[in-house]
Amino acid sequence: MIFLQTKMVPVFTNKHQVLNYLICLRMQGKTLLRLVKYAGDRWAFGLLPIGQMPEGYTFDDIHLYKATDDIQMLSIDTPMVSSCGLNGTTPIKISVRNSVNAVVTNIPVKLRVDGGSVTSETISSINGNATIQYTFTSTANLASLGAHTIEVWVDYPTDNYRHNDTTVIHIVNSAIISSFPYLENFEAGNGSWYTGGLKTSWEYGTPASNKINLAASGSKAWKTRLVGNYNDLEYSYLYSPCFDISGMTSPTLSFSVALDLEDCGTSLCDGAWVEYSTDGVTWNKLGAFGSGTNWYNKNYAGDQLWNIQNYTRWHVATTTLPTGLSRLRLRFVLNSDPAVNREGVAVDDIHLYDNTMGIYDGITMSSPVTQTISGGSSWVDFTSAGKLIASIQPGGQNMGSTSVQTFINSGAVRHTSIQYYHDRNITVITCK
Ligand SMILES: [Ca+2]
Ligand SMILES: [Ca+2]
Ligand SMILES: [Ca+2]
Repeated sequence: MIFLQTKMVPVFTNKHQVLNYLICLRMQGKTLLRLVKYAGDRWAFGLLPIGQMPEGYTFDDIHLYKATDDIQMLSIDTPMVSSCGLNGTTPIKISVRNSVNAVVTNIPVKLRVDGGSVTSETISSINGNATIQYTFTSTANLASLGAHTIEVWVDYPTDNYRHNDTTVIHIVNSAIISSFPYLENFEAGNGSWYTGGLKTSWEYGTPASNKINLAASGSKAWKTRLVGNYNDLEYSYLYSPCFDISGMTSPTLSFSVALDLEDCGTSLCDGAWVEYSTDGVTWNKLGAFGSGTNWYNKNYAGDQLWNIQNYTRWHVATTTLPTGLSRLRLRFVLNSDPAVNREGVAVDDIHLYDNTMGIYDGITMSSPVTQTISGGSSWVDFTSAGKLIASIQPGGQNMGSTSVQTFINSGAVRHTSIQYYHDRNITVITCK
C-alpha cells in the first residue's frame, strides 16, 4: 500500500471544536478520499470512496509536511475506462493540479500507452491552487480491441512530493456492432463480453453448479461462478460490446437467463438487474418491474430488480431498448449483501433485434406460411397478419419451398419424466 498525504483541507469547524480534514489517498491507480476527524487528541478515519474501492486497506507511516511546487496528476478524463470504437489516433485528456499558491510554468507531462515509448509534452502554466485540463498533442493508438493501459505523469523538477505525480488507468476498447439481429450464443468464445466491479464472480464457460449445470444453448454461457456461488458483498458487472441501434424503430433485447438469488422477503438481500449506457460513464437501469417478459420480479421501494431463489430453469427475458442510440452498452449487475450466497445469475443467447412487427401470439394456425428460400445469408421473415412467426437465416443453403406453422397447446402442461414441452411449437418444413 502507498499512503499519500498531499494536502490538508479544513472542511468545517463546529462548536464542539471538532475539525474535519480531507486527506487524499491513491491506491492501485484510483483516487480515494478519507475523511479524517481530529477532536482534541483523537483522530478518526471514515471512508468516502470515489470510484471503486480496492479490497482492504491499511494505514501506515502517516506523514504531515509542507509540499513545495507540488503538481498533481489528478486523472485521465478521456478516453473512458469503458470505451468503444477507439481508433489509432485517440486523444488523451488529463486533469493536472497546481496545489501551491504561486503560478507554476513549463510543467513537463508524460504519456505512455501499453508500456510503449514515452511521449513528453509541456504545459505552459497553471495558476496557483488551480486545476486545468490538458489534451496531449500526441494521440494514442488504442485501435486493437480489448484491454489497454494508459500511464500519465507530471515531472516538475522542484516538486518535492512525487507520489501524486502519476495516474494509470486500464481501459477496454470494444467493437461497435451495427449488424442486426445480433445473436451471441457464446459457443465460439466469450463474445468480447467482459467482467468488472467489486468481488466479481462472473465467469465464462460451462456452468457446472448444482442447479445451474448447463448452458441454455450448446455448452457455453456466462455465470456468476461457473462451479458454485457468487460472493458475499459482490457488486459486479458483465459488460457487453457496444451496439449502434440508431437505425432501429423498435430495438429489443432478449436473452436466456437462470436465477438463484437470496430472497429475504420484505427486505432486499441480493439482486440482479440490467443497465445501459451511451457513454460508458452514466448508467441507467434497463426496463422496469411489470414491463417486458420475465423482467424484474421485485420492486423494493422503487428499486426494481430480479430477486428470486431456485428460478434456475433457463427462460427468456425480453424488454425494449431506448431508440436512437449509436453507442449503446449493456451490463448485467449482481449485488449481494454480507451473508448467504447462492448460485446467482447465468445468461446465454443474447439477442438484439428490431421488433418492428411484433411476435405472433395468436392461436394455432390452420395452414402454414410458405415461401421459397433459395440461399443467401439474409434473414427471411415468416409472418401471419403482420406478426412475426419465425425468421430463418439460410446460411447459403438452397432450402426450396419452406413452410412455417405455429401450433399452440392450450391444454395442461405437457411433460415427460425428464422434460417439459413449450406451449408454443413452430414447425419448419423444407423441400430440399
Ligand atoms: Ca507532486
Ligand atoms: Ca451458449
Ligand atoms: Ca446474500
